[in-house]
Amino acid sequence: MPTIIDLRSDTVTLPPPEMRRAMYEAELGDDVYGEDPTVNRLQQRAAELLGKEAGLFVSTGTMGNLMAVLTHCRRGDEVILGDRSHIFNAEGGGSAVLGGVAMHPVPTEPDGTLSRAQLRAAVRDPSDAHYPRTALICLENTQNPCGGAVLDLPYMSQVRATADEIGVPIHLDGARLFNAAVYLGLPASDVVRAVDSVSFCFSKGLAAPVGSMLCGSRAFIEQAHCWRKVVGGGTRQAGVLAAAGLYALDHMVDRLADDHENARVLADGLVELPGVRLAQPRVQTNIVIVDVAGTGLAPTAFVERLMKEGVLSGEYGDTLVRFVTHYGIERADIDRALVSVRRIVQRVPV
Ligand code: TLP
Repeated sequence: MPTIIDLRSDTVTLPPPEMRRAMYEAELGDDVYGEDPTVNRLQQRAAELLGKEAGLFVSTGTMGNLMAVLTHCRRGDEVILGDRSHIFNAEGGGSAVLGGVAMHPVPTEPDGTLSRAQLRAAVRDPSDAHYPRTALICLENTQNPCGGAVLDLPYMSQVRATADEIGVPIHLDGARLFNAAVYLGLPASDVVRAVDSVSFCFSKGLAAPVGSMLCGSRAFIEQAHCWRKVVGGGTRQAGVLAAAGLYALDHMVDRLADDHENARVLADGLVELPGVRLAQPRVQTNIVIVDVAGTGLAPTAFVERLMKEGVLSGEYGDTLVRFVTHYGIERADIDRALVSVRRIVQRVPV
């Protein structure tokens, strides 16, 4: 049986041996006392890298986004965000559960942006007592359901200008921030210059087993730190995980370009197959979403048949299937995956 090619998500990455060694050897302390030197180093390093005053190590991207919304907003406030954003769709409504914060979704454009007109139209009139207070704009870069779409700097500056007109801060869900930075060929600090706070994940393309980072002003991070305690996220010798994050920042960022190249090769091969259509404007980073309606296979059947061929993909809505490239997936795996997809769309019995 050949090895499984797992293209369900970049969350399935396993830590490289050197990363595991760094974790094993990490210098540790109790982070609730602020005494874990490795966590402290990672928080400082991440803040410097992103050009923000401070950082807070959190368990997951979901936790980072939740801490951000709770810190920026009070009960009854409203957040403007994309209707296809992870915060709106896939984080269990945590901001409402814990903070009494409402979400005001606006259409996410196919390129991952939220239009200026839609943002402005979503703003509540503060003089009318009927309305919640508009308190925050959230963006997502790269935008996952738009196929890892990258928000560029001119767009980010434009949203900054809109946010300033409205008088609200911006939080960026940068779960795959470094994919965006590598695509744009820019330091991550440039990509996040226009936003007030940003969270990014170590446990996706950067291949760490656990961990995300929230960055922002010192006052913002102090308050987020209190919220982290509320959700039980004050961990002790967390340096064992932070060491993986430090390794990731040093060694795993530049190689994201390989994932992007593999995604392009995969997409080029997929769209040549009968009945398969790209469901995103272009492939910029490591996510490829295809519409398989033309193959006559429902996504469930498509994914199941492909699984029997040893290739894992993800069902992604009515007619869509998602493939994500990542550390551990080589060009030869992409070639093999394409052979398998060809077999299933041509109904070769498995
Ligand atoms: N994304 C996962 C799934 O939850 C869909 C994936 O496989 O893509 N923001 C964005 C943009 C994300 O894509 C994700 C996870 C998160 C936040 C949450 O990160 P975690 O899983 O660490 O809570």
